[in-house]
Amino acid sequence: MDGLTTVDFGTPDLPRALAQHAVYCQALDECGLQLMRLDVDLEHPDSTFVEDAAVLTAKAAILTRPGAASRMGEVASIRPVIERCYAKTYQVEAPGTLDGGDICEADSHFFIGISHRTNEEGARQLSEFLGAEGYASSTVDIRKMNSILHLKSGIAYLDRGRLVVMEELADRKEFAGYELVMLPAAESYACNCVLVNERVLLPAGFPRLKARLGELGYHPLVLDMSEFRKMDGGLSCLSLRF
Ligand code: CIR
Repeated sequence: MDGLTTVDFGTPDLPRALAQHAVYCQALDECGLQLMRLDVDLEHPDSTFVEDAAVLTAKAAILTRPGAASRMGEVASIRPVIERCYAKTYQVEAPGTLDGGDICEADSHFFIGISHRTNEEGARQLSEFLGAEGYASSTVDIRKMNSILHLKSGIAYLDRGRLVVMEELADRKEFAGYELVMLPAAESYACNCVLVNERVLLPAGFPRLKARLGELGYHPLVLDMSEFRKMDGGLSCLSLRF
């Protein structure tokens, strides 16, 4: 409730947020994932959005340096957990800043959003770390857009070269060569959806994406995200999946 937000949807209802979070965890569990839960971090009101503190790949983990001053301390509490899971970790260093929400993994290619949270130096360091692990990357500048906070607020990678993308980003040359599932402005929030094994988790209230996913052969799993949306949070931000 003391966290950062750019939208005017009111104050989150804590019991409802906790209930939505519990259903989210249950959904990941049903998708076959084994969950590790972090301790509550009351010093950092945005720390429920764990995705921003790290970028996880199959080969190594990258601890970030979040672009909002109030979120920088989140990395210290997540570090020991990541280091237990990964033999190899990298760290984004000053003056670089980077939020995990700006990083979209599309098989062995990573799109890195340059935003008001992730700066060019942060993107450069990440690209170097990824390159050392054999991954390709490219940047997508979203600094002139005021409709999204992070790159992944506007795109999600499904599989087989298929990207869900908001209309405003659909004609970017960076995405040429991908099959685009384009969502109109009214459904932009649903661009932050997540493929987990056979299921695609998406927020409630976006029938067009749900129907399209069904047509494409995916199994949509709808989750109420209303309380997290009030804090600019999407589905992907609530977990780190590896
Ligand atoms: C923030 O402004 O940092 C949080 N209130 C929301 C972060 C959402 N994270 C994400 O999209 N990866």
